[in-house]
Amino acid sequence: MLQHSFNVLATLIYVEKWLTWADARAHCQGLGRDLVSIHSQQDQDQVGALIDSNGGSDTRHWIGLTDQATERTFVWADGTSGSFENWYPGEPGAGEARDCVFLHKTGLLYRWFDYPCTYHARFLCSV
Ligand SMILES: [Ca+2]
Repeated sequence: MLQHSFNVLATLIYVEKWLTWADARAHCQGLGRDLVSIHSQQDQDQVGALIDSNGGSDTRHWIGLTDQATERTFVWADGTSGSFENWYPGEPGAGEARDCVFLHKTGLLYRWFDYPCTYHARFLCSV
């Protein structure tokens, strides 16, 4: 497993494009990065702050979490792992049709939702 950087903000790139999860990941990889992983509330707060500062708080943003390989087993695309979870109550929801995870702000909080990978969303890349 890769070592997770706790200074996620220093490595984050906000991408103002609307792509599928796979295309978003490919875009990050083209920058030598991957879709962002979130392993703590601090990570989550920093990612949320970056979205807010880019005026994206009303939209959805892919993160690197997916259960495409094994249904109900969510893994981070960059190979990092951790126990932190930030699902919206009732998520993850709808099985094999929903294999990729985006952030969406509900009230003041960014939470995780699984959704079809073919949806087009903005996204964040990180090391
Ligand atoms: Ca799924």
